[in-house]
Amino acid sequence: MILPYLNSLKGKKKAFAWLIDPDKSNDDHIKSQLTVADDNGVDLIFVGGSLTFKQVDHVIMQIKSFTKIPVVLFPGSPLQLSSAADAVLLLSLISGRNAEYLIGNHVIAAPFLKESGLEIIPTGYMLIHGGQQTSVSYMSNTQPIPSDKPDIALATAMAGEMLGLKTIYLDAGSGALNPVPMNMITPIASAIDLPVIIGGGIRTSDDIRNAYTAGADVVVVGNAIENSLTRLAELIVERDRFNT
Ligand code: 1GP
Repeated sequence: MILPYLNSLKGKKKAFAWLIDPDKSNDDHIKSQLTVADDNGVDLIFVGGSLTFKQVDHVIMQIKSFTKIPVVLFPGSPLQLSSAADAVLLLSLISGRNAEYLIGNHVIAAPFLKESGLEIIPTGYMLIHGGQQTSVSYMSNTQPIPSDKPDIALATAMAGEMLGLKTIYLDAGSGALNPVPMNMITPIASAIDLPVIIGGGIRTSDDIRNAYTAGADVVVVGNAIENSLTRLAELIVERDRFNT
């Protein structure tokens, strides 16, 4: 079960999640990529993206055939659900005010999810401005929280916890110019009892160390590894420093 694992991390251990965008995954490379993930001890594989050109089922079954790393859906839409995964982040876009992303898509997905056997992880998903407009912001028709407004982010995360969500994901968006700032992560990580996931624009050792130091329990990296697989080892070593 993934949620008990996430809860066990809170404030004690750090985890590293590799985000695979199904549309960018390449059938010829996925096996060797996953060998690298296994060798480096990637904790979780997130699968999701903004669009859906490829069958998510196919990508997940492929991943599952090459590795035992748990696969967690991070769906951009109800078209990205698959019972072949282990769990799904049921994202409520609490930084936005678009009803479709707060409850509408959940209603569409609920009967499928009930049947799927997937572990459901209710997640307060918060977009933080990362220096440019991102696909999520455009596709969801919502505005991110300004990066210099940590108080708004904190109150949003607190409301998410009070509403019964089980984890908070702060995302600067895929390929963000600037990751979520430390002075936004720290107050949230200390004020709420939920595991905190941080992603978007994490490229360097400094970026990932900053996120963990500020209180991230899980850091998600997508683009940086997509662009250069060798970056994985450089980044994940920062997790190991915290965990020893
Ligand atoms: C985006 O948090 C993820 O939703 C990861 O972002 O691709 O920039 O690492 P990157």
